[in-house]
Amino acid sequence: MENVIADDIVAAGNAEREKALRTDYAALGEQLHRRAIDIDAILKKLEAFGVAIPSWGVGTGGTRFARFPGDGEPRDIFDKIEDCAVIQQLTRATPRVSLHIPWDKADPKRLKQAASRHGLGFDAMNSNTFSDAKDQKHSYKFGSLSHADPGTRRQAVEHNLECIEIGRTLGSKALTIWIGDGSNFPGQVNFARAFERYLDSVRTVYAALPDDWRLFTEHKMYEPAFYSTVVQDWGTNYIIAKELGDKAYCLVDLGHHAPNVNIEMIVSRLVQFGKLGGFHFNDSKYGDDDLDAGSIDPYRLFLVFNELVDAEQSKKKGFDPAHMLDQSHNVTDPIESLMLSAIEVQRAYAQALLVDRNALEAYQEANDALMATQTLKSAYRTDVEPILAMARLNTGGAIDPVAAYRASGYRRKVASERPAVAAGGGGIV
Ligand code: PSV
Ligand code: MN
Repeated sequence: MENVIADDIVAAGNAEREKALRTDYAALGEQLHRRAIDIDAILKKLEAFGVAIPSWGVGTGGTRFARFPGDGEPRDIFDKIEDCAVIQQLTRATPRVSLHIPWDKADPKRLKQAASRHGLGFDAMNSNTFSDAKDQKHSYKFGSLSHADPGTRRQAVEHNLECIEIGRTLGSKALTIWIGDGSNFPGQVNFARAFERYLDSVRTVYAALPDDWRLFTEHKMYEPAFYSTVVQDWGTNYIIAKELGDKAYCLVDLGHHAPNVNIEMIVSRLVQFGKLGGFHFNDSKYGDDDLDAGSIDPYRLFLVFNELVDAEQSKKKGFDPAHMLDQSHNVTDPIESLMLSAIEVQRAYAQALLVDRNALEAYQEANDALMATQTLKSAYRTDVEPILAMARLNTGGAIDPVAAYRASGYRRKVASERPAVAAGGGGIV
């Protein structure tokens, strides 16, 4: 396996920090021991935990107003894979990349080679029928899988089938479908007919799914359609997964709900009925802001993981959610944002593992609201950083990934190798 960042840079940073880390880890270990928690057992779980990087996340994002490109932006999927390799090398928390087709279309053999050279695998494939690809016959201006015209629907179905084929050669095991279909005006579409057409199309995609694959459908309340959206919420998404069959699951993108919606409760419902497929982690203040995971409301991220750990520990049948990031970085270096976001997701998982579930259940059964919520808070308040840093050290990563990244001068180096990518127009993800 080829490391992108020189080993001696990572080693030098770790040598500087290792002694303090071991002291902090021992102190936290003692503290957790008093709470009857074995720190090494938590560490093992963290070492095995991964969250996928979205290929589209390593380029600088934009808004509908402008995009301000950063230096050394990836020019193609091979540069993106190299950037993803940096994130994985330093955090050891992001072993797979999630591709978006046609953005990342390339010779699958070369893609596989590039990824395995850096020890990376491929997570869910993402289809794109929310924008028009160059030279495509039918436009998606008025929808794709739910379009009124059968030819346009057929084209969208075929694109999804192609994504499965590409994913098959890469070793991916899932397809994620998100569509922008909907309407901007009351009366523009017939809700029932549009949904029926969508179901019809997606049934054909589902039928082509290999036996060991899963289909994730992703709901989103609005945008790009602003009046109605065909797959707008988890209820509709659940219906889709139920209609399709056992290999169909719902994907929850944390930014795809109305403000203040209780997302952790949606997670619980989907878990309870065996239809939680996975996540696109990010954070938001107002809408689908695609900000860094845990940057706005880390407590909510913890509460989501509280539900996931609850399901994991009660050994819910078929429970195996895919963890992926889906973010857009407008003012930070995407590599730094993605490293810290992966760590925030890990942090929420580690904190949720600390919840005293027996105590919580007893307080819930006794209607002791105050102590129940304190039980969650006491896990959330625990500074688990030494566990996360130790997990990185043990698996060959950097104790402080951002410091190692900055010391390596990677961005400066690629800026001289990769000609600037054009600035200009927006592009909302
Ligand atoms: C849509 O907003 C979304 O969350 C879907 O996951 C897309 O695939 C992704 O963003 C990129 O546009
Ligand atoms: Mn998403």
